[in-house]
Amino acid sequence: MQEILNAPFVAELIRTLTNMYRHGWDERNGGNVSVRLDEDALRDYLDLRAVRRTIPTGFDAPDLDGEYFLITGTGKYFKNAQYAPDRDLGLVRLAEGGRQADLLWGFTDGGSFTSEFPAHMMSHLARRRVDPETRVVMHCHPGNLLAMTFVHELDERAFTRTLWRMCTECLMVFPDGVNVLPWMVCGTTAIGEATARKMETARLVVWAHHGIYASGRDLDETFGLIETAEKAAEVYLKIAHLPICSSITDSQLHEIESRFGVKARPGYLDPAPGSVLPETVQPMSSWA
Ligand code: 2HA
Ligand code: ZN
Repeated sequence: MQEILNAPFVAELIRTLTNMYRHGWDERNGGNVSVRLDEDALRDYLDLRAVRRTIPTGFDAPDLDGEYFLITGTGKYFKNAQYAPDRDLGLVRLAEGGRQADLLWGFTDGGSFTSEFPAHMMSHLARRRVDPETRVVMHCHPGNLLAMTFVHELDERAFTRTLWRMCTECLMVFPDGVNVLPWMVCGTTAIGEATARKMETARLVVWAHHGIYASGRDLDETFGLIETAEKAAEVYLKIAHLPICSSITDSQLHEIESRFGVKARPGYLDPAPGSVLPETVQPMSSWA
């Protein structure tokens, strides 16, 4: 057996959590991250028959039965994960139709997974239906996006359009846009279900007055989604109260679509010059 602390998936998660903390996205015990892992990637590091404890999940998720997740612990501080990873992280395998989590490693102080476990598991399920390669769900509290939910309308199209227009690269990074969940009590199955529904159409879901959820194929991609949206929100807050002299237009965003082969979420940009159909009934293939 090899030392699991040297496994690339543990090392990379620790690096990411440390980075998230340094960005100021995860004050105190704020934020949580889960990574879905293949059994094959784990065999060299763990005896997969040795279950240390079982933890009830509080929900049914038969489609996740047998799946492995490396996940942050409830009440744990991201700033400390690098110093006590086997205490602050855990590796679980879902069992009993998703109603139970078998703990295979971590949470050595008797702890458990994040209080946002339902939102993570349901988001994994929702995103995998869209992209089977989805492996990461990440939640944190970036200050500018959070602040923006107090001063910008929460309409998803309007919110997305504002972010796209703040930095040229936003449309390339999140052409699917940003969905917005109105304020809800966190840590519940209800917010988990609502987040997962929002994840069906976008990889970024803002929780108004709380933070953001993101999903992606790996930690870098998912971190980068949040980083890019947060930068755009920062620019927005710097300029929102100033007279605007120049801005990125929809026609310029269409130029980015053509140049970089990305497609903005249908109906989110004004029609390209020369298009005849109203944008909401345009098939995606006709976007240019
Ligand atoms: O405490 O961020 O939403 C972790 C959280 C809950
Ligand atoms: Zn939170």
